[in-house]
Amino acid sequence: MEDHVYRTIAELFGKDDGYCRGRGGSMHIADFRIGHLGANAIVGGGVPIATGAAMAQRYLESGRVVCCFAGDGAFANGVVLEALNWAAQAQWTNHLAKDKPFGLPIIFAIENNHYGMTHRSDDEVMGVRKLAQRAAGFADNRMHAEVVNGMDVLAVRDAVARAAELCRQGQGPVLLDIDTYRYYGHSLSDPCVEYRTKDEQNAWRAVDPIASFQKQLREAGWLDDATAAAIETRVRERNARAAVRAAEAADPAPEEVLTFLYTDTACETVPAEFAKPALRGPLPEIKRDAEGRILYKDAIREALAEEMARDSRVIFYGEDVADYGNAFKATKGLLETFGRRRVFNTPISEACICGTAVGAAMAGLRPVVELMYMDFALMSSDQISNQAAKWHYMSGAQAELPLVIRASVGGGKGYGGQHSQTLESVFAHIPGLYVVYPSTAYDAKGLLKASIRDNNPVLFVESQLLYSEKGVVPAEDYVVPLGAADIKRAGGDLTIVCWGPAVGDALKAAAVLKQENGVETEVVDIRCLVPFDEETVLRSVAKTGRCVVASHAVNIGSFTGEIVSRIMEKAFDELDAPVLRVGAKNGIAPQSHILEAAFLPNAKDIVAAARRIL
Ligand SMILES: Cc1ncc(C[n+]2csc(CCOP(=O)(O)OP(=O)(O)O)c2C)c(N)n1
Repeated sequence: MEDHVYRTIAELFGKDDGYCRGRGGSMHIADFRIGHLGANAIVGGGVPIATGAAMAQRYLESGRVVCCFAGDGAFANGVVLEALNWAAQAQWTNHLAKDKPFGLPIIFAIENNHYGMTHRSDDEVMGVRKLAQRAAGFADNRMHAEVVNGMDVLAVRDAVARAAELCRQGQGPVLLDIDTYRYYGHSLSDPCVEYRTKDEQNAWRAVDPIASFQKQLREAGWLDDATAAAIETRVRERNARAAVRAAEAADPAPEEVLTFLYTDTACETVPAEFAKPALRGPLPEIKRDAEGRILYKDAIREALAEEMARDSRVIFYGEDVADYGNAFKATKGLLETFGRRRVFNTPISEACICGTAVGAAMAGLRPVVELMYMDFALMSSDQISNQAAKWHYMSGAQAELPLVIRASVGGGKGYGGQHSQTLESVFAHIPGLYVVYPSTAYDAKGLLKASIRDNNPVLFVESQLLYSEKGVVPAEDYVVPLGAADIKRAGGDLTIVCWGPAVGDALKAAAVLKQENGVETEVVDIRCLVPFDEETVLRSVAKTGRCVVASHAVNIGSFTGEIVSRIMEKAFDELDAPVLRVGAKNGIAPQSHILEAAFLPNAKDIVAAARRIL
């Protein structure tokens, strides 16, 4: 306790000895050593993470139970309602899971103090009288749910013990609506006089749990005045000692501000207990043509299958990915090989798809999840950007998050504004996340395998335009390292820096420039936006002195601008002309094929940009 109190206070003071090395503070304090997966400053944001941790306990058959704390206010948040539905899914217990029918071992413990920041939950922003009623909407058995007297220590202990037992029997999830109160304001600036009365506060203080518990102990003859006073003194002195020590402890070194942003570890060797798990059948057959070529989407499938066969901690889930094999048949056959424990469909809950992956990764799995279209990443952007990307850093490197979020870009297929966006630049702007976008079948397999083995969270972007492109892909195991650009064509007159489907455009443009202008173009496929291989780009620009940067994203705010800026900062003296960029028009993808062709960039646009600077 001495150590715990010290490290807690040190974290509150932002000290290097704090649990999170001063990177987390009170709002993100965590102690992963003991299974504490962190406080969350996004109200409700921790609930899908806890749900994912419960999935991991179920999968690993650990016998452990997750207790997920959140406030009454949080239980109005979309992602929390998604998580309740997720936790109560029939597939955990019905015939689909007949090999291991077992409900998620999770207790949703609502710390119901009846207020959000200042709003009243009960008779202002909620339509139910008791939050426990929420549970009834999510499961045929109405979910095990109780209202608990949170001012009575023994009542809470009793309820949680019963809930944990239910979870261990496979009867989870359980929801506990624990009635309690906070005496103070939400924050120091809140005197809490505007929104509640003195009478109300006094009524709750009259049933204060510490005083009531002492009374119970005294009545039972287990506590006398002298012992109570001694305990109080001991605790006060310990806390004071810890506070003084924390105040005097060292601050983190300013030059280490970026330490812990990423981990440099990867899963090189699979621990024996997870290596080469038993399979239900052979790996999905992927036919190669005479030249050894397969489709880009089959390269994805092959990478997934190989990595799942390598390591039982790799599980794969997303919308319609199991029986149907995803909307593009890119994952067909994985269910048959790996079974439903490792390959399963999810509800249409993008935030939970990503959030549960965070929790599962924290709890020891290596999940790969799929977002059917990249546009839907915006539905889960909190879980991707505030949770997956940040927990390694915020926890002071206590937790690694080996997870992959695959997302496909629908642009170029006439799907209109909400199914066509090239959004990798948005996520490249969020430090803590790797962002990978392969342009060929070979790279797709090697980069996906590297992403699955890496211990950083990876957003893995795929293009539906490329799904049916063929390339030579070795059937053997290989990885393409993350953060290494690839020169797809060598040349000395002009550099085109690009990624994703723009690489194909650049290669076409290079052929035209050679044929019509005698220009030798170097096409640099960055393959990863993060980590970004600046060195290869700068080396090429130093050689050619001219550069076009191209992608399918709209130009405004695109990562192309970041690349141009780095070239200007670091290779200005090497340039013989301004660096130009090619991207989609600053608009919204239209449905009409005529309009979309005008919207998206193509090889002609790259040729035109190149000619301007040649
Ligand atoms: C997503 C999100 N919205 C709003 C806030 C600002 N905020 C911080 S705490 C809080 C109230 C939370 O109420 P509740 O869930 O009941 O928890 P309590 O603080 O009462 O324990 C609000 C609105 C936030 N941190 N995150």
